[in-house]
Amino acid sequence: MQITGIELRRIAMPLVAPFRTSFGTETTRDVLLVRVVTPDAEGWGECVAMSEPLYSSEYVDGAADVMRRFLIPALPRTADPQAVGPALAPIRGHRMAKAALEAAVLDASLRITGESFGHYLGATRDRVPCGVSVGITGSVAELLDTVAAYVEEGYVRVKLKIGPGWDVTPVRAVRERFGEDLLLQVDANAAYTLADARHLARLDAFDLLLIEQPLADDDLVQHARLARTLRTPICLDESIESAAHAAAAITLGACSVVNVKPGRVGGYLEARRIHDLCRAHGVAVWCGGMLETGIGRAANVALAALPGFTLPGDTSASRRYFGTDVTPPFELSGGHLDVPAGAGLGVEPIPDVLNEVTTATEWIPF
Ligand code: NPQ
Ligand code: MG
Repeated sequence: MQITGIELRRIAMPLVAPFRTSFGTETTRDVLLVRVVTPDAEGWGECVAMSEPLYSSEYVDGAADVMRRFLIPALPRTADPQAVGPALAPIRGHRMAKAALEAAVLDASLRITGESFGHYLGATRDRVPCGVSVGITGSVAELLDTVAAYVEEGYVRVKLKIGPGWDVTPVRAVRERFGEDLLLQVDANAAYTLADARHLARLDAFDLLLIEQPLADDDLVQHARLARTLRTPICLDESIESAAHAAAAITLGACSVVNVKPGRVGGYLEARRIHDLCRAHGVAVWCGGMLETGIGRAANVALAALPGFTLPGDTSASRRYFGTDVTPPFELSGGHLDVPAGAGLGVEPIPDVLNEVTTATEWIPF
């Protein structure tokens, strides 16, 4: 199936509350959507880069630039999802931009064949348990209220964002208030160094499922050293940009859990390869989140339904982040989200809502 052209659409999605991490605070999600058009179907992809290069080196303007100047001209002429990765491989990096293009091509091709994302990827469940990521708050009291509301909504696992000055005290408070049965984990977004090892070992007292990305993204060896001094399992996020990185981290003993984010690793096909690799090594994986709209969320929920995703993901409901989603909202039911069963992503943007939040569109003919 020939590709007619590609639309790049920039949208601005106000967040229901500011989201603070160790690297900054976001109040609006600035998203680049990709629409691949063929004579028989359209496909959507969501680029998870942030406005600024704070989580990783990618950022939205950079992603749009590399797409229009280098990636889109290099795409195969036909909507063949398996051919996208190899065609884009000569261009270094820019995995979030590549992932969005591959996802849009995959969605278009699946809508033609009628197969769902979940079925194509190898999902073995029709619903997935959901966790929630809780930002840094102004006080412990505010954190406890925030966590209480999420637990009340049914989230089966809570992840607290931590950083120097916001770690042992809030974690202890949440553990004491909600008890030992709450599935609890933390995410440092690379805010510590190996010199903090003794301090981080204080978190061992709180029976955390894992500590996510305590050290810098390129500190694989230091993570391996830290792993030998902590009882809390180490999970890597920012460090793992490919299946090769995952293999290296496992071999080094740098982590015993992997957060899989399709954008960070260059697409859903590479994400599946990481799932397969980790599963073969007995390393648990879970699906991360990048404050996706319903487009990216639909694909993540499908991925999270693969058998190796044995821990609840950051696959929260739409309302965790947005008052109005661009698709019909993903809603929690008994702490789970349903995996869309329709062709492709199984969801589409609602035209009026999409137009309301659109700040720019660009049509790139093929
Ligand atoms: C993480 N996400 O696991 C990321 C990081 C993150 C759900 O904790 C705007 C856009 C703000 C993307 C903040 C979660 C963000 C963002 C944090 C991603 O590390
Ligand atoms: Mg993380």
